[in-house]
Amino acid sequence: MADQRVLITGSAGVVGTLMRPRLRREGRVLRLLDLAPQPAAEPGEAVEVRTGSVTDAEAMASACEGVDAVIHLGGHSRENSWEATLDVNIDGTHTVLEAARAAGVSRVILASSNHSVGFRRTDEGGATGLPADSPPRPDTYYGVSKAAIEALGSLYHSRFGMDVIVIRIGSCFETPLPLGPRGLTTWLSPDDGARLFEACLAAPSPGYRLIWGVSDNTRRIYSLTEAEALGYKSLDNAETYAEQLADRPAPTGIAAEYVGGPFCTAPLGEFNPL
Ligand code: 15L
Repeated sequence: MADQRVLITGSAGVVGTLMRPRLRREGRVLRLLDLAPQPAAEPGEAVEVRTGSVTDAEAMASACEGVDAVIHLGGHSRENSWEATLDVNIDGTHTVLEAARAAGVSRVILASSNHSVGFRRTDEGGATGLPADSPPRPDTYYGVSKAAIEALGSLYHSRFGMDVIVIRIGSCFETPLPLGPRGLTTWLSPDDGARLFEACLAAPSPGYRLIWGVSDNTRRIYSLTEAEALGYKSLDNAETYAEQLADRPAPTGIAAEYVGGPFCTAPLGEFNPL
């Protein structure tokens, strides 16, 4: 049987770098596309390293050739100017979906964010957490771009029958520590992230799905029901880091009241290192 070939866009970014070693599998080739430099393949590592932008239709057409699934992580991962957000996140995702469609790729996994619903209240979901298909309430231009790609994914499923799974990622870092106490709520551990992508790659005929990307954190405010229906099982919990964060100030005011935390009050359209 031919190897499964999975294209990862934005593979040199934070999430892409964490996923590269974790999504290696016997019988799978990872095609890694990014504008930024990436380490070459290690001996025996089944990866194809490509340099290119998600906004470049030709590069995307070539990157999608012979691919079984796309994990689209590429784009700005923070607030930025409207022009840059529109170009890279929205137009870029359209370019990725269009290239995937033209190449006959049947499954695309899109990285959305909690910021597409950043202005939903943190207590809105009650005990089970905010449903994964809650309508958008973006907190930034960045959040608007994520709401737009959720809609683009829905369109490409409805028009072309592609399986499109959109993950509203909380915060995926090695540990929740850099995020402070909010990370105890939003953290998606890298290992859980890999488990989630594996579930998205393996689920039989998922159609269009919107799911949360989060670990089963004690302080979780997002629902896991929808991701679990796809076969995801979280094995991590940010609470194991709680003691290390005990002396860091907890969010207050708007940052505590809304899902997007500090993004809700950061200046619109300005690069934001949060
Ligand atoms: C995001 O969408 C960002 O990509 C990530 O860098 C984190 O800042 C995360 O949101 C968050 O909400 O913490």
